[in-house]
Amino acid sequence: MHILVTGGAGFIGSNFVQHTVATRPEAKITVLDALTYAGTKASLDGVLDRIRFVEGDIADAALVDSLVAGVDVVVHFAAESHNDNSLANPWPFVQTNLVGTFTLLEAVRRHGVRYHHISTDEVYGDLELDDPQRFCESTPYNPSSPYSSTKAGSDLLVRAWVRSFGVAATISNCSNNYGPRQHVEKFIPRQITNIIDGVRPKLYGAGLNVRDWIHVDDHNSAVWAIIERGRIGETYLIGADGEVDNLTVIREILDLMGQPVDAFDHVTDRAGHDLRYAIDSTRLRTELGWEPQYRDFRSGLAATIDWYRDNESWWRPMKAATEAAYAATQQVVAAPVAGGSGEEH
Ligand code: NAD
Ligand code: TDX
Repeated sequence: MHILVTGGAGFIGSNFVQHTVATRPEAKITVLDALTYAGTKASLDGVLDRIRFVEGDIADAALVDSLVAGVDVVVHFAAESHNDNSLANPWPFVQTNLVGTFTLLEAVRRHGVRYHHISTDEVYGDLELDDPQRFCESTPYNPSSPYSSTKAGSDLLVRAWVRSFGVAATISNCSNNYGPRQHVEKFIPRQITNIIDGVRPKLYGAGLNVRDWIHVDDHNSAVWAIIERGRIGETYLIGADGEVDNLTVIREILDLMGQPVDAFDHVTDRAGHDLRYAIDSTRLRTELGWEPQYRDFRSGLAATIDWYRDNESWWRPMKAATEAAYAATQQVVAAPVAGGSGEEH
């Protein structure tokens, strides 16, 4: 099987390539990645001689057509992926997440190639903290941010291309990933690398916001289950029952790194900050027999901390610019009053 992996130099895509080389040595892999600020070939260290790496844009129709023509499957990870960036400048999100996905869909349509679309639980909006329902495949779309709205739009393009043109596609919507090679702009690596640098971690609002954490390798094993056994035209939600609020995560990281658990700053909250995500992955588990392997968040977090300690040369080049951008928009604020909603408006 020859797979085209878009975004294969980013966090989840590079872990997918590493995982695939290790578990499916017979697979032929081409990576298409524009190497934006979020992508680095260093994430493919150890496998670059086993794959073909093409630097290019998923919205480059001629390049995409030529690559798609030669493969059996496209797995589409490439995206602008960070909510805070989408609030500062939405345009790259429209261009890559919508126009880029459109470009890929037209190419797989022309060449009759199987397509798997990587998406997010954020397309469903957010839940109240005490809502007993979790997101499932029939939850209505209700995205909040420029990021999540462009991901929602790209999912809808895929559904239309399946129905109107018979494209052989599947979609997966996954919850928050953690693990090695995640950009230091994201919550967990930002706090780990701040602590290594002697800087206090930064918590948005009161930190009551809940994310449903899944290890990146569990996400990618689910993606493989869907590629191999998923029903064409279906959507599968990927989650590992990992709901934790941000305050607890930050305290856990501080504790694991030998710091007092209150040694963090509250900073300006994110505009429109989603309160809670939670995934019901029953369909994936019952239909495809998938189960997560990483069930203990604390030990997954400890291993992730070790990875950042051991791989400073990977993250150091991106750290200063990331923190400078945050410093321009975020200020340290007083701790929000206990019992607050976690959102400041
Ligand atoms: P990332 O930002 O770490 O990586 C994105 C990669 O895409 C980078 O290598 C970048 O260079 C590349 N890229 C960006 N624009 C491109 C373009 N126009 N052409 C070609 N390449 C381009 O993102 P990630 O966290 O690895 O997310 C991967 C996918 O998974 C995204 O589609 C995201 O929406 C989805 N997702 C992420 C999470 C999460 O927790 N990170 C959860 C659910 C779904
Ligand atoms: O410094 C921080 N402090 C903080 O409290 C940062 C960077 C984040 N946060 C909060 C905001 C969120 O509630 O932590 C939570 C996680 O934030 P992010 O890492 O930015 O992730 P999130 O916005 O939840 O989106 C992530 O999961 C879904 C990915 O970035 C998306 O690509 C994916 O679709």
